[in-house]
Amino acid sequence: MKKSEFEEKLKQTAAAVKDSRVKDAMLYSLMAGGKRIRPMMLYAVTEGYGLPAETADAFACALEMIHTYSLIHDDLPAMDNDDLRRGRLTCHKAFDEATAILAGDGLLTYAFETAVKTAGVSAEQVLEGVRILAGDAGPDGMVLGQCLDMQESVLTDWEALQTIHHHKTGCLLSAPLEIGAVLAGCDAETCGLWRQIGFDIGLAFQLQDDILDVEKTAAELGKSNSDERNEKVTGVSLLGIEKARTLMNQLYDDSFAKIEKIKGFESDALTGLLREVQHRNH
Ligand code: GRG
Repeated sequence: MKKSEFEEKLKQTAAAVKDSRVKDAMLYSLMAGGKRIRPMMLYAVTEGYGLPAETADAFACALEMIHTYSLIHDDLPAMDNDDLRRGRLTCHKAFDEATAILAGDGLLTYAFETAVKTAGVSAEQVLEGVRILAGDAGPDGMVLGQCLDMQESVLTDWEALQTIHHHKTGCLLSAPLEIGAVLAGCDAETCGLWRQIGFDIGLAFQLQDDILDVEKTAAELGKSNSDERNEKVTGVSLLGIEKARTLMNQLYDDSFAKIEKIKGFESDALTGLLREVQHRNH
């Protein structure tokens, strides 16, 4: 699946919503050109198991909608208070706070309305995919991670920071791998293995984000590098940049080795995608 093809599907899916100011805000943030890593990971898993791309379309759109909702809400004044995201004004700056809150709500709920339209697999598989997505996005997943991240007293050491990353970043990077395995009909053990690989990639991805935050300018990142401004404790501030980089590369490389060993899975598309992610510069 090419990123541009996916973006066309995403646009068409969101275009079906009734015209309104909230729809404009949803589309503004959704079509602002993120890396689309989560949907691309899902397509790479289903492709590696030989499924047609259409099987993954609905969950791919749903993942990107939930991710975009989280960014819109994270940028609000009550949370990170950022002005710049994906190279343009954040949703509440381009519209207003109330509309940005609604755009996030709209994307979160429309994601599930979209996901249940998955065709080509059993209803049980779709239901299991929805369960995973809701669990990873919700109060035991990303929402918990965001909540912990906002309570500074929680962050005592590297262990505590890993717990935050696991939920805030890891859950939504694990979901595409596990959902892909579910759509492909994998057994519970294999689905669990994919889930664990997703968490390792999530930690690597977050360490990389922290490294880029100190090494790149806001213009290069297309978003505010707010960690330093907000005096945030990060993997880089706790481990030092070289240790953080070594751990990040080790997590990626160990994940590639695990992926290549999974039976019945053609790994090239996924490892190729993840190697690009590993060497990204924004
Ligand atoms: C508001 C419930 C709620 C959660 C917010 C996503 C998030 C949780 C906060 C954003 C800040 C942050 C650093 C989160 C960690 C995950 C992460 C690195 C998100 C950025 O994802 P990318 O790099 O973004 O895939 P693009 O713009 O490329 O899609």
